[in-house]
Amino acid sequence: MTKAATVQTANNLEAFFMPFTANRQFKKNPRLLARAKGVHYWTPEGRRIIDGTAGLWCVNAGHGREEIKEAIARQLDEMDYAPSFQMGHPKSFELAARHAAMLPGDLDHAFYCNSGSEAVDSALKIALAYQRARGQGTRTRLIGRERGYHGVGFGGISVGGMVNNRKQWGTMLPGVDHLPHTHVPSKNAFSRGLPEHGAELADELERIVALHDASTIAAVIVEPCAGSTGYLPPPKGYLQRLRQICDKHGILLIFDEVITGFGRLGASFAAEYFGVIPDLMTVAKGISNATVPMGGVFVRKHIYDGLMNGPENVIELFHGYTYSAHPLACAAALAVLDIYKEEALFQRAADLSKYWEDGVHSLKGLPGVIDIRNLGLAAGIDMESRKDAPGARGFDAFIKAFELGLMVRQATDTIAMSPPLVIEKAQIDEIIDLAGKAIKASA
Ligand code: PXG
Ligand code: PLP
Repeated sequence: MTKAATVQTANNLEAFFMPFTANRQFKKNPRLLARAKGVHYWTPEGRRIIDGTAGLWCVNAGHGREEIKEAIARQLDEMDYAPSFQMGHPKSFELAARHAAMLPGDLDHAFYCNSGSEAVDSALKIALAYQRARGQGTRTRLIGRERGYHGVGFGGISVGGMVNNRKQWGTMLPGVDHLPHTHVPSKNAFSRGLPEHGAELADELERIVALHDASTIAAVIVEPCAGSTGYLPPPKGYLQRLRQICDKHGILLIFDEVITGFGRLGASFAAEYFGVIPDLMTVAKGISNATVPMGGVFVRKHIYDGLMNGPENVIELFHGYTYSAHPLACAAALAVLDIYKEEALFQRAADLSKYWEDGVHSLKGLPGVIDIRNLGLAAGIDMESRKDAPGARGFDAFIKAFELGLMVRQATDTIAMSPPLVIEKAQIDEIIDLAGKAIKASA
């Protein structure tokens, strides 16, 4: 057979090199999604799956929103693409102004890109550029946190703290250090909302400063509520303390709000929820309801102003993407903001969060469930690992849930759930029922 004939065979799954997937296992026994509407997916055979994860924590307003579809179609008719390097198009400015208006504090400026990973690398670069612009060019170190996920760029994996995302890639960025993670199950297991213990883990930043000196540290990046690693809400007072220590030492604080942004916690952003304003914030996912890829970095006034120096004809930040502020992404993001506002979806998430909390904590007592965490409309459920087989039980629970008609995320032996913010109480009941069955079946 010719190459074309082999590769193009109907139903040949070989060609697609799937991301973050056990390719060979998947291709032997594929799980396909063919259609989506509201809080449901359908498989090609027409089996209905309730979306317990808002896609990958991103379809906050639910699937198949007509308003977004129409906005994208209108934009496509009007203008498919325009560069944002030394040119501009109206919707990018409108979107930035609307984001600035909804952001807490003086997070007044928006840089756009196409994913959370790009947002993180952009934020790290802006932080370094800002330190240099204010005459602090020796501040080149970046501090992340164990168990953090900041996407897959070299910057993001360097400050990230999940070993499988790091170990294949050598030394990554030099000069990076990590805070300890905040998962303390011996004291905090089955916490409802914010755990009581662990604020003092923020003081580890003082140790890092004592080791390297503040004059070498540019920025600290953390997820206000760690997502990918199995959902770890911060201990009470932790983020406030981190903010204080950063201020004391002239270190920039970056909140990676790719998951927490746009309503997940029942507030616009975690910064608003916690009353802690970072110097820079990264977002993606819910920014466009995942219809057109988009990410962003929101920066405070002093960061933007600090970079607006030198001759006016010189580019201030030699950084950007061909698709920064892509017109289709901007059109989608504007339509999404209208939906969030008109349907008061952030408030809706806040109103539902107690019901959600009671639901997920009702799974306590199932075989091998060793911790349950929740905040806003998301939760993580830890199951005891099988002897010598970390992740095996989690994978079984994930498969079982899919067979039962529920989509969850698996991180080793943790099940994470984060439904669309349009979820109804009866649908939460269904998610909890199916998750419970999947956990039991995997025991
Ligand atoms: N930062 C954070 C905090 C994230 O959660 C990224 C950056 C990267 O975004 P992109 O758009 O480049 O993927 C993320 C992404 C999971 C899961 O199962 C989480 C993410 C992506 C895929 C799966 O928890 N988060
Ligand atoms: N590689 C090459 C050869 C390019 O010309 C460009 C952009 O012009 C890129 C990579 C970066 O692509 P993007 O701007 O879409 O990130």
